[in-house]
Amino acid sequence: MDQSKINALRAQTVAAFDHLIDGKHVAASDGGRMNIVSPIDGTVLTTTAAGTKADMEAAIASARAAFEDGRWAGQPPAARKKVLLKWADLIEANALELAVLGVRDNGTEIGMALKAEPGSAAGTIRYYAEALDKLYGEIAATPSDILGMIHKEPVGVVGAIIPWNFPMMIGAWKLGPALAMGNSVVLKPSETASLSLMRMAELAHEAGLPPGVLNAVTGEGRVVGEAMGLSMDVDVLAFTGSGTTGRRLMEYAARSNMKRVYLELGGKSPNIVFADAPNLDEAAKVAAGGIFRNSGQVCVAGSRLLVEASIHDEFVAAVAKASEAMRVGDPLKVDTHIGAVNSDVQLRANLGFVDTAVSEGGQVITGGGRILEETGGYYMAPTLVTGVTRDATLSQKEVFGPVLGVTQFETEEEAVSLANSTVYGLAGAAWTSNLSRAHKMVRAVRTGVMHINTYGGADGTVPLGGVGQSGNGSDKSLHAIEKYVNLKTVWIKL
Ligand code: TXE
Repeated sequence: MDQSKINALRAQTVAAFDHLIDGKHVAASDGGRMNIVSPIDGTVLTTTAAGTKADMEAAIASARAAFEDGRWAGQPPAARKKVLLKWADLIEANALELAVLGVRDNGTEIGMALKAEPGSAAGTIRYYAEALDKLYGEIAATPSDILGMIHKEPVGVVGAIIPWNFPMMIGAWKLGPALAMGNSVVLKPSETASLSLMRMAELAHEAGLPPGVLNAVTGEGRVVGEAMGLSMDVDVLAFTGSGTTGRRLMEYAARSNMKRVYLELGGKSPNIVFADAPNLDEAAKVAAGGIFRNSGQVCVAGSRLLVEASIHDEFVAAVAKASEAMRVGDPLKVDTHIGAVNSDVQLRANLGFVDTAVSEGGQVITGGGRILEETGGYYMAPTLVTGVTRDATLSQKEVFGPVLGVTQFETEEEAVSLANSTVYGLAGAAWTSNLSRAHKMVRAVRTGVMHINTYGGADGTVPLGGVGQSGNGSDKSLHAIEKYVNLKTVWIKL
């Protein structure tokens, strides 16, 4: 990473963004604008259109028209593939510009942003582009006088509602498979991290995506997101965000056209460290990284550290040391390990969780407060809290900030019972040298992703999806395609 190039990009003023509908930039129907505040210093960076219900309806109508006339779905797979590959190339060619824009908007440290945002988004789009002409229908095992076939058809219009922690990466997880299969998509970025995703949508048009196939509408979730959820013309909702909004989307679907709703809702993922872990120093460093990167704003963050009692004190000291070695600060400096918390609201919520943890008997070992307040930005020290009980708020509620709660256990059974004691089930890890214990943990811990002797970093070849109240349906891998197709049975009498 070249600091001088980053500095030059951050010195540029950011132009105002409008919606992208039918391949054109469109202002809000009532002229409304939203201020975009940079978490780096709390200043207004630019504005976006504050979308209205009418704006969302126009975007959906355009996407529907594009789907019905076959301008994308009707193209040969090789033609769709070419456009998507070009889009991936453009994302890569503009990676630094996109990453810096995104960091100014959401505060993620640039090292991670560059890799996880344009880097991962381009990889995801390319993965599905390459897959789309290698997928086949099926012929069923029917009696000899029947030909039973199964076609995979695009569902129509997909509504993608995206959060603020990794807008491009998570956006691509929905856009890649949905567009590859011939659907039209209406994108609704988060209020507090829309800019890089809007720019990425513009690049899709530069790559040759026909107008109307990908529309993007900015604005408040309760306004434009609700209009999307209640639409009779959206066939699938693909969402990453909070459980509260996830519930609303299911209600909207029930109140409208019973559209399919896929939810990725975060978690309270257990990172379980046994005394026989192969390398406790390494485990401590990875545990700290597994919660504190991107200020803990990671859906799979290992936010509950479950430690075998015999190594508790030693291990907590090692995690504290690793946490204190992580430099928090300006996310656009290449040597920063942890950038800014996404918003003032989120920072205050994080601090509230620490207060609650202390009032419930937890001890703050390191961190615990806001730092660098003089910058005007939203920064929080990596925070380690011990003595967190099974039912404590810090064990049960997702913070989505740099706060790690530690709980001790005595036996493997107790570790499993603690691991499974929340409503969530997104990710988890176990650290052990014992092969059969490792496999037992994989089977016993109820999650969508289980790590052994590592944490995080799973790439696009494997699915990411939760169980329980962490959601349903998977992003990533070929399995994600299932969300964006309908199966059609053909039954032919020969
Ligand atoms: O999420 P919201 P917020 C969790 C995390 C965090 C909490 C709150 O615990 O602290 O959620 O974050 C759109 N109809 N995660 O408030 O509101 C909204 O505009 C339709 C976990 O930002 O769920 C945005 O685009 N859409 C997580 C998106 O939903 C609506 C990532 C997510 O915002 C809407 C983010 C409505 N009524 C937060 N209301 C993860 N799983 O990784 C809001 N939205």
